[in-house]
Amino acid sequence: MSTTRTFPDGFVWGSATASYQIEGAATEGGRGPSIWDTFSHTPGKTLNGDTGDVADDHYHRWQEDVAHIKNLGLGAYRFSIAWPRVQPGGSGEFNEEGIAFYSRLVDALIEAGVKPVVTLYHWDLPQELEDAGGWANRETAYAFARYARRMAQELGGRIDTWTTLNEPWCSAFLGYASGVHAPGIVDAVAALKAVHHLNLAHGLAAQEIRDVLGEAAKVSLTLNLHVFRPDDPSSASDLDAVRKADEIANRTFLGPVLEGAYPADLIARTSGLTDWSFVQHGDLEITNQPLDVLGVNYYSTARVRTYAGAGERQQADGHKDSEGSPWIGADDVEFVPQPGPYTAMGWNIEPAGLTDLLLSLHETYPDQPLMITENGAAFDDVVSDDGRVHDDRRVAYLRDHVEALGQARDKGVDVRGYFAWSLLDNFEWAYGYDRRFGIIRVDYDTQMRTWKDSAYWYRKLATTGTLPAVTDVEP
Ligand code: PNW
Repeated sequence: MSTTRTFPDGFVWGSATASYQIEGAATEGGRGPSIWDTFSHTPGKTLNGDTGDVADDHYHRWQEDVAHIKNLGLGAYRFSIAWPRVQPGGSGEFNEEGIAFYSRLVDALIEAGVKPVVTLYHWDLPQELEDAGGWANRETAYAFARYARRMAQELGGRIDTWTTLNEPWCSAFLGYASGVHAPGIVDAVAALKAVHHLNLAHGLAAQEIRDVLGEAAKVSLTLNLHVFRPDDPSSASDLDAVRKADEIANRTFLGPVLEGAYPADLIARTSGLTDWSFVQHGDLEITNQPLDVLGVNYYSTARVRTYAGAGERQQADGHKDSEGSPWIGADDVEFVPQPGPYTAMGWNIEPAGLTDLLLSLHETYPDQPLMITENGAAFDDVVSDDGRVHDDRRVAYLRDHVEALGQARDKGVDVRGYFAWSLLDNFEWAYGYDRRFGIIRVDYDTQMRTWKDSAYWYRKLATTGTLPAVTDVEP
């Protein structure tokens, strides 16, 4: 029996990118340096020493890219503003040329019938702010609020949704605890401070945006929520590992933002490191602003158990105990290899994890509207003799995850849209240009854009609202 999966008219189909991953033009138009310029130019930090200096050259090719977005039939485009492009030092002077770039982009999207969904911070912190302590410094949160206010004034009512931060988990824990992302610091206390200052930055920015634009402004936050599975579902200690991992990865953001509190157990487990005095009186009212929509980025699941004690503990991404761990206060949580299949990132493919995540969010926060702000997969794409990219595994990945989202909607979860990551192959952070997530291929020698089969398939979905067959990839 085959059923047809359809979505309502108002459901948003979009695709997403981020400034440092696509723009290039790192020293043009008055842009200041960001922590990712510094990090990617530090030997050994990215695969093959790749940097975002040129990336997809989107800064010069944005009109062509808007045309692709339009031709794909997308209702919305999620992109980020490079803070150092509009305010080179992160505080003080703004750069009119940088603001004008985003203003033109927004106008072109609206002209093309595409809703602009803006992210104010997708990891490219102005280097000057990092030099003053970065996210471990409370002042960065106030600087972010001033930057957010200015963007609200400049772009105002033209923006459909204002997303303050993308994946603060990555900013705090990959940036300051494991150090695999910029600024590359390995310091657990700095990471916990960063968590709080990011939450504070979100709340302050939400207040500023609403102060400028009124309650009509749609404000959101995008989190990469982790789905943890117990290695043995009948083991109390494995379930305890799930709880600890969930607290450090998810509740650290969901708690202060949606409930106005950090998990008490996490505070207790990290008391040997810090007394959390960086959380000041009144902060948790600021972090706890209503969210018009919660953005969820979903890629994979993780399986955990409580470490039994012998030998070196297995960690996510294969990193060793001796290196900085992002799982602060969860030292006895061990990551168990997954059954696969895997993407080129080594991430386990498990669409049911998306359904489960959405159901559990709905159970905890029944009135909170949700949006999938990223979902997608890296695969080793091949250009065929016919010039096409038959990325059938990506098509299957997208199809299965959209279906998983549909199943959550069937059970009453209020998911309002879906954004495929990514519109274009791009600078995949520590993995440089080696890992391709785009539904559109980018040839890094010529900057030529080529629609992969997944782009044709996604156009069909976006223009019909009905889930196409995986074979439905005709131009
Ligand atoms: C997200 N992890 O990054 C980002 O929002 C995108 O910029 C990125 O390109 C995309 O997902 C694919 O990686 C993540 O290690 C990076 O768990 C790392 C992790 C999660 C998300």
